[in-house]
Amino acid sequence: METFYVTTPIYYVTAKPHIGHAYTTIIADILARWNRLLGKDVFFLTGTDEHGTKIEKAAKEAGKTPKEFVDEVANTYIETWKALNISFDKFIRTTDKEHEKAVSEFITRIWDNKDIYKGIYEGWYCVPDETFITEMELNDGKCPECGRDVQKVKEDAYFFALSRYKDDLLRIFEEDQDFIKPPSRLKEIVNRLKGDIKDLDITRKSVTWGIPFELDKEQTVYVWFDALLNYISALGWPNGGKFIEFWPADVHMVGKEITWFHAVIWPAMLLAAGIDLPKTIVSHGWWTVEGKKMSKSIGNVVDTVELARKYSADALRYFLIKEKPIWEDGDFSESGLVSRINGELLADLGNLVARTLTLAEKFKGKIEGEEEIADNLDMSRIKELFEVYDVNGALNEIWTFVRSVNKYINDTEPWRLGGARLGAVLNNALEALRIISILLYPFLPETSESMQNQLGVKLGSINECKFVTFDGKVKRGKNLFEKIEVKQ
Ligand code: ME8
Repeated sequence: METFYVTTPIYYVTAKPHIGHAYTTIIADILARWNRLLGKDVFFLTGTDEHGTKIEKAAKEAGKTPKEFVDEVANTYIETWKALNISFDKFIRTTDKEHEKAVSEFITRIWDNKDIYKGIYEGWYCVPDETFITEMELNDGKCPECGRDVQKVKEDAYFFALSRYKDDLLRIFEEDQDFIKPPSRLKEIVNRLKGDIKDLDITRKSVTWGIPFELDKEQTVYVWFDALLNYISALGWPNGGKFIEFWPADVHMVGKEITWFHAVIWPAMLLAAGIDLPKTIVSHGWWTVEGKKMSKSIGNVVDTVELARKYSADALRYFLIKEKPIWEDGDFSESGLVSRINGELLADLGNLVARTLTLAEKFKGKIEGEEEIADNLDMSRIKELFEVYDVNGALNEIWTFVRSVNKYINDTEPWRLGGARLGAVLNNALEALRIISILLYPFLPETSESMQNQLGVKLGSINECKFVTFDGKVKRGKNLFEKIEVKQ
């Protein structure tokens, strides 16, 4: 059986999940569900990144031990993903014993290959934030978190010989132009890689909340080095059956700010250990909220669970995917969400289902006849868009079909028809709805299920997205969406 392995970043447990985290996770969920509909054996991984000084500090501020703190926030992530109907197969935590074991095993291997050496770490430290900051993370020479001055620090550390893999990586990027998507991000990475590449310090002496470094127990493993390994430790690397079955990953879905870690550092680590590289790194754009970067101090961090409760998980999923091209940045506003619910989910889809099913329930004749609108559906285009991970493009294409079915109903005016002609129009409309319910399953799982219940059909596979004679038992149920009243 063909397999499909998709991952999200593992999120820092410094704070609760917001719509940025939800966005990446929803895209991964859509890909997982789509590939299940294609009949593939899917493994969908998400989880939490739980080590490092930032987390130790957040725990202290909350008056908890690091362990108590990470357990609590990891649970919030799990609860949020449940509320958004995220169909992950595994939730990994970097404090899992199996993960910690795999990290130590990996380090021993690349040490044996002489890709780790001892040296002196010279970097930056933000005293009020109590965090180490690499040269790369500095923002105009200041702390990227709080914008304050940083201090230079010097201590013994171990290094990973990243620079050794520069030429290999450049060759790989040259040969496989699809390794990083979109192409503009590939270009940025290649340009940066052509510059001066330093080896990576992968341990810290003064950080205690981390995985002990196997070769020198006075040190702990740098949080990024630990975190990236989740993608294989989750499969039971080195010997786990799932590793053999699912690795290499088909896609690591990430936000654009961590592309370098996934497209350069991670592949270099894998090359050092002689492990195959993932097939694609997909790097999406960023969300702002009402024009601003989300931050606790501005107080504009949008709580996803609250939104999902207020409007439904499907409405939020729809908005986030429909609102902006996946590669670009976009802006979130609650009024934008409401206008897509009223103007699209309700006006295009909800009403279409309601009026078609009302007519079909009353009709006593035979539902059958020529397939007049089959050509409105461009399945090969939808498949192509999924192949390049363009979930926004795919949803737009599906929505064009939804609108074309509405137009068909408006043009044919079935409420004025009867007999065989009405039977034929209903067959077109009901078949269209059945197909739409399959196509929307990855995006709007609850809506899809409700459509199938009302149509009296089962969720089919992608192969069943073609017009035949409708074979369901129609029973109109609850409206798919209700109008949201907008206060002036
Ligand atoms: O970087 N818009 O974790 P993190 C869109 N632990 N996506 C956003 C976003 C926004 N405003 N904010 C966050 C880490 N994201 C590491 C990852 S992986 C081995 C280790 C999403 O909690 C996006 O996917 O800071 C981004 O890359 C990720 O959350 C960062 O999550």
